[in-house]
Amino acid sequence: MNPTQTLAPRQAAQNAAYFSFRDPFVFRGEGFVPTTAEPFAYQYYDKNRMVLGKRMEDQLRFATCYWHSFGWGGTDPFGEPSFLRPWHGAGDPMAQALRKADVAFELFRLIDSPFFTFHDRDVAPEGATLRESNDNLKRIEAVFERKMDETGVKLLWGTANLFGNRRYMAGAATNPDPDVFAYAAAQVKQVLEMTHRLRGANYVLWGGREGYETLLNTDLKRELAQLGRFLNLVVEHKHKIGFKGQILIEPKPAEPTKHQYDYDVGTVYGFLKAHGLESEVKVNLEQNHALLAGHTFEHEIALAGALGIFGSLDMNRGDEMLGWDTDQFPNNLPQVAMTMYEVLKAGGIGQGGLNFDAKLRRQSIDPDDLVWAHATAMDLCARALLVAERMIEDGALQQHVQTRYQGWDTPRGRAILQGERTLEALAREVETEGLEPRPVSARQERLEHLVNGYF
Ligand code: XUL
Ligand code: CO
Repeated sequence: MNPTQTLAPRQAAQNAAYFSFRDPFVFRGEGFVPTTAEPFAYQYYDKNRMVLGKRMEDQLRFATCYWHSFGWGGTDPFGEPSFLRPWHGAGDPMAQALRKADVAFELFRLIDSPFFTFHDRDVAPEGATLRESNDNLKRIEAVFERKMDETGVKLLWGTANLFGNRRYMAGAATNPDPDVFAYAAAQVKQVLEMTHRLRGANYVLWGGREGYETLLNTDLKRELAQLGRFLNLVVEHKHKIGFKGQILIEPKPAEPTKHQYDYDVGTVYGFLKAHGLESEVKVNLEQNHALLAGHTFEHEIALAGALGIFGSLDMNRGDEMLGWDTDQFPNNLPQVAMTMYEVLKAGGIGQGGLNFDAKLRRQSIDPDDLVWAHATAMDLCARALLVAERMIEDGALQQHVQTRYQGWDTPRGRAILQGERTLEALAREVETEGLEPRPVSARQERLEHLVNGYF
């Protein structure tokens, strides 16, 4: 048999569409009735609809994540891969990476995802040396460039995987060995430059292994100093190459390590302050990470907004019953609506976006499950945005908050905040005026009733 004959059927299978859907999903509105020919249409995601002065697409900036959607095989701590994607089997890893890229862009087209996100090792195989890994990455970069041009899909962020390979088991920047620090720096340089060339809007650093298991073998003070140095190097290089995107840290309190340094927004802000980076670096917040830190997602967004470091969102949720990072697609309207309300209050999504750093459940093994998961989540977020828009436009909640704090607009309130009252002066005022504060209701239940009315 001649070699082209053996190759031909394989090539055909390689080029076949991965999903059963052919046409990209469109917006059909709330009354949409699914048919066999058109099982799905957006009922809320009307990308050109104006929401608070911006196109809906620009308020949301949805992104599909490469890692969990195409890299992850459906493993769990007890089970082997369940998805059996064609590019996960045996074969030439570079050919598999190319097939994966085809399927990824097929999904972006079907769901009309304006952005995507990736780790270096999600998109191209790791080689025997860093140079080999970088060469693989460059080949995929050229493919991305072409596909991005053809489809108009943009890059929300790139990031380097500094946690998967065993060289990083004791940390990347926080490793006791400076050689590992150097290797991580080289890897970040490559991906930051690639992100820049692909006109990425952000660069993310999630400190997957930047933490510790036990203080018995850990010099915490040194490790924090190393992490500060590393982040400064990244920021320096960003300016050197003229990258205009945001540098984002993604807080997470634990998992994979027992204690991670980027615990939550408050911790990250303190760290940035300590290293003079609070105006250089922002945060990428993930719902499940917030929960693991004992916060709501809304709390983390509101705090980041208040501190001026709100950057972007990973929309995957956790499960109230489980204390680990389940990375599920969002599906709870009130929860996501409150999230979107906090995003709008924090000034909007800006250069960030709503990334689905989410995993299918392990039993969702049909290729089309990927399509359903993303499209359903996008429609839910769009619906949540419309609820949040009503909340903002109605203004009743904001009005309540304003009224609650109006005492601070009186001469005494202003004088205190402007530093014009000492403890002694305040004590004198209370005594001479016979001041006795008048408790008022915070009206929580009434406000909850009000919020229910927006859904
Ligand atoms: C891990 C996580 C990562 C980051 C990027 O929990 O969320 O996917 O988003 O490294
Ligand atoms: Co994430």
